Amino acid sequence: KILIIGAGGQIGSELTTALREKYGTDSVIASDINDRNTKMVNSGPFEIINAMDYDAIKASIIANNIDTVYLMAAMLSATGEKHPEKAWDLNMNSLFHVLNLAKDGLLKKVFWPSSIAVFGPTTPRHNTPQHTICEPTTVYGITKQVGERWCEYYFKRYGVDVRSVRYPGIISYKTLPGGGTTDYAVEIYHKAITDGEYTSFLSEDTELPMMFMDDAINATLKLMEAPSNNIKIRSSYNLSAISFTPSEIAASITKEFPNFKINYNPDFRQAIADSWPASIDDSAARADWNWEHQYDLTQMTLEMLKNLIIKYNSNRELSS
Ligand code: VAH
Repeated sequence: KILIIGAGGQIGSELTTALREKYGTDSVIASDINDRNTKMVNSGPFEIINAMDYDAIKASIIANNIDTVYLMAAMLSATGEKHPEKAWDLNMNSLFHVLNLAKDGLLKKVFWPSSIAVFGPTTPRHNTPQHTICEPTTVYGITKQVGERWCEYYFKRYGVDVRSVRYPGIISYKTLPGGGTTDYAVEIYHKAITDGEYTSFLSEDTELPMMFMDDAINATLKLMEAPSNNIKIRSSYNLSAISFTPSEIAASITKEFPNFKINYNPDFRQAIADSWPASIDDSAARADWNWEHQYDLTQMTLEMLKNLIIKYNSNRELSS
């Protein structure tokens, strides 16, 4: 059985749905620090678990006969800069708890997300290689860089089957992201529906690696189902789909809503975005476990706007 820690979050909530579709609702226990995400809470077995509470995680694994954990709880880049110590405690202690439970034989497999945030200003910015300089400037990025080192260590020394991908910015319409620097690319779609206008907190030419949620979920499931000896990278795989700037995503929305208006007012998150790559080389993932993305910017914009029109019961219409 599977336990998802942080199931209430942007990726966790959609992983919960996808894993339940694949393995059956009762095979997937969702958990989070609170029950605020009522849609996820009411969709199947749910428990309140604090990701920093070793005893609570262990008790749930034993009580529910769990053999696989997806650890999706973390404090993201923007919030992490406001609460550095808390970001370190949450992101690192939760990982150690799950890795140690796997080392002690209570788990067969672990998924832990890393991020393009492991890269920094000294990393080659275009087509960033799988193996390269990583000098992250955010606490979140530091936790992801160090977490990758520990995952590789626990695999090599204790044989823990922990797998990871470096997610780019993830775009979805079902659950809002929390505290990320790439969140502008989610907010812009909501505002296009509700206000017809959006003020981006990143400058118009800030190119970042991004991915539609369905691609991110498919990549995660593909990685976790691959035979263990196909997984050559035990730190974390580069993962990539599309790269775009705020002006490019705005243009893709204007194609559907000709009157959409975009403004730019960069804030503290601009410095974080400037420290990250513009595009990523994910050839290792494509070679080792047949990863390939499906959604380009146009297709993602159509999916986002189509579903948000329904969500907001809006009378806006798509041009295409
Ligand atoms: C963030 N959405 O902005 C996350 C992600 C690559 C970005 O790590 O912090």
